[in-house]
Amino acid sequence: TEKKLQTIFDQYPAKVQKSRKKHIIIKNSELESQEIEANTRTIPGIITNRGCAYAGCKGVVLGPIKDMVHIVHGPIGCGYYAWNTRRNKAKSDDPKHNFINYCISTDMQESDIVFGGEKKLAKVIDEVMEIFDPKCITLSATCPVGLIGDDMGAVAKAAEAKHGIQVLSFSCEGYKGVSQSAGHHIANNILMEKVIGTGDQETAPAKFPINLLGEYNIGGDGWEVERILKKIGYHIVSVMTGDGSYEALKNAHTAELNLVQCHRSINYIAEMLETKYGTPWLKVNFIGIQGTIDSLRNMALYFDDKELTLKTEVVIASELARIEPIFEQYKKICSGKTAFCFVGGSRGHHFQNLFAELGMETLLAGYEFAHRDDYEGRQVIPTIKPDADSKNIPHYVAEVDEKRFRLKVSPEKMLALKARIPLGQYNGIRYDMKDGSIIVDDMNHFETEEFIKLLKPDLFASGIKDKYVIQKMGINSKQIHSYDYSGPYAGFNGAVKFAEDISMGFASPTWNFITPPWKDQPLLEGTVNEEGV
Ligand code: CFM
Ligand code: HCA
Repeated sequence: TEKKLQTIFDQYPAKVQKSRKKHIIIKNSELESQEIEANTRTIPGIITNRGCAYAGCKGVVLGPIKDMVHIVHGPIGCGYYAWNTRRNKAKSDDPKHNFINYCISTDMQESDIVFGGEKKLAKVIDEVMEIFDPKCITLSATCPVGLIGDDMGAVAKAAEAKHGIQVLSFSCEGYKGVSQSAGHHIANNILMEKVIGTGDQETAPAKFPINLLGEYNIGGDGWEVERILKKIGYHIVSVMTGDGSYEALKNAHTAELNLVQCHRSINYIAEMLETKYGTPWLKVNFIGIQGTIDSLRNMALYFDDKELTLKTEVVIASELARIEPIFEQYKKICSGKTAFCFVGGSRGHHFQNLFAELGMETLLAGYEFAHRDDYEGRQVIPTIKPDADSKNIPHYVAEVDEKRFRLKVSPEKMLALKARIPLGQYNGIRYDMKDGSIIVDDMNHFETEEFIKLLKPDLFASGIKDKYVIQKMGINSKQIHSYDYSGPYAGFNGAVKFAEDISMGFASPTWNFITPPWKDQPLLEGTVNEEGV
């Protein structure tokens, strides 16, 4: 593999080669550690799949909260881009306060860029109050807002005084970081500082109260997870942030355990909840049948309640009896096939379970914008050197809430539990991949094509930006971001749905009408020199 990899690197100019080599590793379990460079700038001119800080803040973390109105301060394109494309679903008992289908933007024009957009923003807030009457408004900044120096914080403060509701201002200008990841952090900080824990409930109204963090209800994933958890007897205090609500977030401090599905986007809140309220977090993965079962059993171990443990097993058995015969049918179609799994920040790892259960091998995987700990495990965090880009993001640290802090588990029990279940712990992608498989950080479009030609996978799981290139190369492509208009893919029902969808892809007669380019065309050959001419 190393030699083949070199054939790809050889096509790069020397400087680019040097940089990209640090972002790609071949899994080798004989080595105790394998460092990968991550969360650094994409080389200008390279076609990346990454998004921006605004996408991570407004699009990912804030957007799914249904009863807040999210105002995008900027030119219309940024707002339009984030208009329902992520498929974070939401239902509400109070349809008048479900704003999920709206896209609200200040639609900045040239004159606003020249003379400032603060007045226009204040006017949009007034209009939003008149039309929607929400309990909370968020303001998200796009690149030009920071460049011209609009003071969104001041506008938010004045609007709070005028309208008597919370108006949260997020300085998530696209350029604030090297990717979406910066935006996650910015959103986490402010939600923690200003919303979470401001509710007046002291304790949860039912037994086994939990928060589900890093679950955004894409294609209904969160609803499937909630279905299973409720069946077992858990009380879900809040989901962050899929189908999430302002009120639920405010009382999130009442949970006894925080589950973390997507660690990348929300580990900051998880850590802060532990510091502030003494609530531990458990890494879960509800993608894949075994992943779901393991997560449920780990939760039962944490709560250590006889009845709950029993009910967990009863639910697992009944769900399995129902889905296994269907799943087995699809397994026949998928078994023996190979896959690439390249997604944003955690699904590149999470979905590999599901591939393995279908008898498929993951040859290559990676993330667009993950950090080194997502590849190498949380133990490397202290060794990650901050750079100018990461220092750019305010590092908010929560303090102990003297009134509400309560250790949920004794230190001795915590130690014993930590030896058995991933409490406050997350093993990186590297641990779950086979020797010889390739791990790529911020894979670009050139590499996408080259790796396809090299390894010819049967399935390429990724996003919209490369989907059609892959498909035109004759490879079955599956969007793991938006789920190609399908879903859910989480939990027991999700595993079956996913198996059905990719089996359909494999069985489609379409492939007979496509000849991959390497089969009948001479490949364009050439080299690029340092000057790029
Ligand atoms: Fe977490 Fe996500 Fe992901 Fe993500 Fe995203 Fe997403 Fe993703 Mo697209 S929060 S890191 S910033 S699991 S939007 S729901 S699919 S890149 S792998
Ligand atoms: C984003 C959102 C995205 C994009 C999906 C894709 C999503 O990065 O802003 O590239 O296919 O999941 O919707 O990650």
